[in-house]
Amino acid sequence: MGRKFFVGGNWKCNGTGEEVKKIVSMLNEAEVHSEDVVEVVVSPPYVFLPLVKSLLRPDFHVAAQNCWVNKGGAFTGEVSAEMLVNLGIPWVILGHSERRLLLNESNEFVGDKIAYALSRGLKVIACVGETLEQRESGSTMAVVAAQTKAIADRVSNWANIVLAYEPVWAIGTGKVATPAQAQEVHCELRKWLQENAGAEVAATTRIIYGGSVNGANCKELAAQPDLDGFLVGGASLKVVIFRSLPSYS
Ligand code: G2H
Repeated sequence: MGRKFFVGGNWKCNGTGEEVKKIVSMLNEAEVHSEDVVEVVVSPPYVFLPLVKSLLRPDFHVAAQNCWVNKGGAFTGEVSAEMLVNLGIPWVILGHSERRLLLNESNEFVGDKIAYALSRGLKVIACVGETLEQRESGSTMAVVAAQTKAIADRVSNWANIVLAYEPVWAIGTGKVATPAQAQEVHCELRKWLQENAGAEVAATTRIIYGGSVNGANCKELAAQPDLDGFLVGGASLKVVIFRSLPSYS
């Protein structure tokens, strides 16, 4: 069976209650040809998760943008995987570069978080990606392989993981990776999975791209053979992306 195209909207730390309701109502009106063809998941800030979940159409799903590495307790400001499960939130984004870089989340810490979230029954959008400096020094594949290895070392079942390749230099910069650049890394990541997690994992794991995706560039990116969807930031706040995707036309 083919890999179902996946579109995630990462709203990051944006929005008021009113703005969030507006985006949800646009999403609810968007014409989707078939739930069998594309899976849509939106990720509002924690505080809006119950609101978005209650208003969002049933064929679209909700993700948190992070969760704690273990069971909850005396961890001020954190939200546990158990709490997300309790709220009926099926997905969580982990390892986003904004957290890796700004909050110093290491590969190992992200791997631990992913393993724990999966063990609680959450599905995970696991992000990897290199900085501009790493790309320019020729270490892109070594960086994303090390980030992916930290997941593979802790997880044997990849069924509930979507791997998001997000080059840091393309995030929120308007400087999107070319389709060839994205395809090259996605193809290498699939090879890495094949060699280190097995043929079945490589064939079935969705590898999505994130970094300045918008309505104008998504069609060409989506046509790449190893690109199975998107994690969209800025443009997901405008919803135009959903109207431009091949699966919707
Ligand atoms: C990458 C992406 C969403 P943007 O962070 O995860 O954001 O599309 O704004 O670059």
